[in-house]
Amino acid sequence: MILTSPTASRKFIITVILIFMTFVLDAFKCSTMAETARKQAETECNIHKTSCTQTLMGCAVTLDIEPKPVKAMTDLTFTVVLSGKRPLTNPTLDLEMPGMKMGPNQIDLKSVGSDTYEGKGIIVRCPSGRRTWKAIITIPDIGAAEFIFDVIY
Ligand SMILES: [Cu+2]
Repeated sequence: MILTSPTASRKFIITVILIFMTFVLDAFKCSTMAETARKQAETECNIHKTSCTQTLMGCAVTLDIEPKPVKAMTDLTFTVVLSGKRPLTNPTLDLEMPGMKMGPNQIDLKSVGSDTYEGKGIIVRCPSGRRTWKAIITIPDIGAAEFIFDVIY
């Protein structure tokens, strides 16, 4: 039978429990946000009515565009809220039309709170008459979330 110091083994067990709890709490935080994002996706998030959330590497990226409904050729405010991992530099927001080259359309995002970024811009009217746009939010060192919606003419 091997005898180890009871104090040392107790310290070891407490350390293991603390590390384990840290992981469990982190996983719980992210799974709650993932659940919120999933519910929104199920109901097909409508940017003309609410903000929209997507998960990226387990944490949430929320986009809101105002005023609503979101119209082309109108001054718009884009708000991005991040939960969980925080990037070292501001996220960027690019507007594209799926399958069409519309030229660069980047919204300059500025930090307006610990997790919130805001920028202003317009969505141009496409000469083809198409209305589908994709907002790509790139979070440095984390990834990019894409939000697709139809703008109103
Ligand atoms: Cu176009």
